[in-house]
Amino acid sequence: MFLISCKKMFVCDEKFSILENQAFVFEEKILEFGTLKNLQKKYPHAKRIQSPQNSLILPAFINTHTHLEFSANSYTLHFGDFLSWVKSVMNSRQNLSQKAKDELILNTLKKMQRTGTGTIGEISSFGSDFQACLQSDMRVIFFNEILGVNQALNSSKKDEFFKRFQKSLDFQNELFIPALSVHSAYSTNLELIEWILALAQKHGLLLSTHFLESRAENAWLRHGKGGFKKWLKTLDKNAKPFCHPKIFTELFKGQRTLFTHCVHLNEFEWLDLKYHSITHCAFSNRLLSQKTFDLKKALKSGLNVHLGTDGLSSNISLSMLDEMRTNLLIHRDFELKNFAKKLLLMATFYPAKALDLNLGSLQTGKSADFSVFEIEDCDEEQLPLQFILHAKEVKKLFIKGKECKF
Ligand code: MCF
Ligand code: FE
Repeated sequence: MFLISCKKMFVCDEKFSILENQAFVFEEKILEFGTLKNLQKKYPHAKRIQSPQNSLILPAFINTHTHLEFSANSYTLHFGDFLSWVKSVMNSRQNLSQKAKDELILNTLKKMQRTGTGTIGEISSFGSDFQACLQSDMRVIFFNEILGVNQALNSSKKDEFFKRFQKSLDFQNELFIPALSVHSAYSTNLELIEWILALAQKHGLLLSTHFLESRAENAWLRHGKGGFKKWLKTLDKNAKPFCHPKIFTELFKGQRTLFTHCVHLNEFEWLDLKYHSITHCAFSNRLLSQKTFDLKKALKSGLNVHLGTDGLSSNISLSMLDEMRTNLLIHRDFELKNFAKKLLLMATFYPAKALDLNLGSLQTGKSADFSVFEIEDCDEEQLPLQFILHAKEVKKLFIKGKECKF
């Protein structure tokens, strides 16, 4: 049993409470809050964890969308236009994934922990991230991804996929949670989509999908036109969109799904408030999407919107703090101080809800996933914003009550 105290605490509850001079007792879960004095009296055997004098404790960040297999990318993939990016991925993905060996992925995960992240939603395209994710002390939702346009190859795709998927099921534990991903509506044929959805239903697993990310995808799915048409016709001269985007969302009815990007989605009512959420990747959208996600409208719709960095395939950092700073700059239609609080919830409380995990806010009974940062004296009203602006690395990070070593 452990005891920790702090000067300030971001509880990350719905109303963004900030507590002062608080302490709590924890094992794998948070057991009780109170003043240091009272808790020391009540739990004399709890081991005291030292924290800096000017410390801030908050829930560990949850980055709902990463692609660790692309962690070796810098200078290789092409940005500015989605189709050029896809073509550069096709040309380099084998090479990039070969370079992203276990050691590189483990170092990348450590680096993420140093910036306060305790849980990730990892999109696994090939399965070459499996070993590192399993080995690391990061909490990982491991989204086994499928894609494939050519129906003639479905049976071999399914065979290859099933092996990776089964392996992830075999190793399931509280820090390694298997899940499923349909890459997108343009890259995955209906038979594969329905197969994956049935698997998710059968095993009660989370789903993730890329949705309406680029202008090209939007033109193709809605009108069967644009750059995608030219490109897909070179693969199959009769190529047609597999389904309209509205139909695509209906396929996921009643299944807990994270829809990533949604930059070209105006019809938020297509998504189900209870089961569906949106992963917003602002930096990635700036590089690939040619349009800014309408965050204001999305939040007004009542949908759960949370933050992801995407992979180093379309970002320069996997730090949620960097991603929050990007959001501060990109979304200029928000009042700054309140927006900072919202962004912190979009990195903690909201993604925990989307992933149905018992963490993301500091409350009795929640998993002890939290970080300790050192801050400077600051007007309380300014604190969430100033924290996002200045914070770089944690002093300590705990996942399931266990301190991560750096
Ligand atoms: O989220 C970004 C952009 N949108 C789509 N896919 C990916 C992203 N980063 C990596 N990817 C992967 C994806 O999982 O790249 C491949 C897939 O395996 C793209 S195939 C068009
Ligand atoms: Fe992605």
